[in-house]
Amino acid sequence: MPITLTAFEASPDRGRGLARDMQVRWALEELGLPYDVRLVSFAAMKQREHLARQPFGQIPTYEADGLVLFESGAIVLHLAERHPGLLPADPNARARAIAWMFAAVSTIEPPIVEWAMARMLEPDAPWFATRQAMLEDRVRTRLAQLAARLGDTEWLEGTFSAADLLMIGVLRRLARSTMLPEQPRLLAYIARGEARPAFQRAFAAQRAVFEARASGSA
Ligand code: GTB
Repeated sequence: MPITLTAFEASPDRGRGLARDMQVRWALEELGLPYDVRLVSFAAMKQREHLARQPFGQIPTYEADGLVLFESGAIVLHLAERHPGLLPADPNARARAIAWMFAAVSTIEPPIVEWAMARMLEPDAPWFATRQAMLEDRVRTRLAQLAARLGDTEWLEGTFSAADLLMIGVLRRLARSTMLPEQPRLLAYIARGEARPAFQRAFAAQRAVFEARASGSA
């Protein structure tokens, strides 16, 4: 059975590859695994059929060989554990890479998402400026810590791994913020990830969904 993902039928990011199906697409491209995509509308995501795959009514989901998974980090970990190429072979290095995968989604991502959501949902609130400054402070702290740890190394754990894939996916949410340029090491790190042919194939595939819609052919 071919691998099937779900992704937004109409992504609010307008083809910028910021929705989390991008991380799963990127992992599949790195591993050379073919996949199909089922596009879902916001309404369909809240229907029983999709809720059976994703209890929170979100994308992405993954289906293959009788296994249905949700949570982009868990999907990437599943793929990386079953196919060589996205996790180091040495057990200790592998454990460290997995720790970085968790760091991406549970330490770095939450303040970034909170910052992004506040910008989207609360720009007219009387507390917006004060709260935004506080949220930016939190993001800046994490970015500085991450940049310090990355130092002059290319990737988080030896060669490119699922840890970098998730971390870069998270950092890309800040692409239009002024916070990333304050950390040139992180800018260069993201650029290294985005230069990978697998990233570019994944990006083009999700972009094609937006373009087909924009041109009225989907
Ligand atoms: N922890 C889950 C995972 O990693 O899989 C989170 C999944 C999630 O947040 N999915 C979002 C979703 O389905 C899409 S990726 N939202 C619809 C809903 O909740 O009703 C998050 C996202 C959305 C939009 C942008 N954007 O426009 O830039 C970026 C990221």
